[in-house]
Amino acid sequence: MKSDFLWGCATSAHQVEGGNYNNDWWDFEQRGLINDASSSHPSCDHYHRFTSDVELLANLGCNAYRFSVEWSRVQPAVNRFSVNEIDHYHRLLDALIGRGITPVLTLHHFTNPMWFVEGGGWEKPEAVDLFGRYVQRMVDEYTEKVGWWVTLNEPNVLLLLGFLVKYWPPQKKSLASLTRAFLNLIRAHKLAYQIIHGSGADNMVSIADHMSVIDPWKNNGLDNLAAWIYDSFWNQMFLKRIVNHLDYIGLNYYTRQRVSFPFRLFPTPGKEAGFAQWEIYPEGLLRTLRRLKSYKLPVIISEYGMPQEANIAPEEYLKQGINNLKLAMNEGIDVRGFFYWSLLDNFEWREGLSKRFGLYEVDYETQDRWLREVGRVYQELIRG
Ligand code: IFM
Repeated sequence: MKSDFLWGCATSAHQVEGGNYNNDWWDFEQRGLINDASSSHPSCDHYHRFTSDVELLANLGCNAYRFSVEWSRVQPAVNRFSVNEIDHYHRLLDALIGRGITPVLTLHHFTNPMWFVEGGGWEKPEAVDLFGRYVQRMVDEYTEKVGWWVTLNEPNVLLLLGFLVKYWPPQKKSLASLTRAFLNLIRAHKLAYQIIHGSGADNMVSIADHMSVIDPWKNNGLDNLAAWIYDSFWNQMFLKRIVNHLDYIGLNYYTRQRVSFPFRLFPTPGKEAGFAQWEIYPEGLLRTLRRLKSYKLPVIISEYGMPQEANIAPEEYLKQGINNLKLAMNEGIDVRGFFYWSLLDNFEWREGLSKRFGLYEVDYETQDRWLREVGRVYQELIRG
């Protein structure tokens, strides 16, 4: 690995900070919709403990950290930015930079301010300009400290779960809504890309794209067709439309999905299924990286990880992932960084606190953090 390879961990504001009372996920939680009835407050209280959490990153040997700004904190009302909250992220950035840790800043990681949602959310044409105003302010504030930007985290996941299957806010099941949100998210990314580049030439901008390997369930014509259609939607629809507005590709890789006609998804028999029926398929990382080669852009693996209760030890999944990453780099694929999901156990959206993805275990009562075996293994892998 080159010495400037980014070895990092990823988190997102709502999942780790606690106290985000002004967004659509808090609203969703208040309506009793979290499967295990747990709360995103205080989660791991990263908002107050970021200084010691930066030490945890340093202890792992990480030289990078991917985190998100909580839009509803820094812009609590449509016409108001909060200087205090903006300063909070300045302090986080200063702590990282002071420890030699490169920040990767995500602007949108699933949550939306309530004022944005009440105005119609991602379906409204105004959404793009509203997002642009937020992005402009973030760029004005943080551009001196941040060189790596992620505009949107996993727009395909947001679209599928939020607009097609009613599992996440805004709980829509409508192709018309999905299409409107999709087109606006594309425009929002492109606008954010232009704004960030307006502030300096050296910025690296992407989305964090959730990609899976999609294979047919059986090798017959109909399953192949279903897999092809699903792959076009899941892996390609967004990326292909923004390819001229990317400086790198942020890849969130977790699993393979096998598809049978008409659109049923399965894990592979004989392979242990992990979290939420995720197949344990670390070799899919290599397959996905090979696919990305045609884009001729550098890649950052912006997320990779497994929760504790999956049918594979996360440390094993991590080792196999890094092997596949090395194979890809030996083939000449330009990967510039790897971010483990996640630094700490945190609030796993609708699954709540009971899904634990952390390199550090969090005791939510005492807020103690304990390095897990997977954290120790990551430390060793980073040391090389
Ligand atoms: O926790 C999520 C994260 O917010 C986005 N990518 C997948 C992770 C694990 O499900």
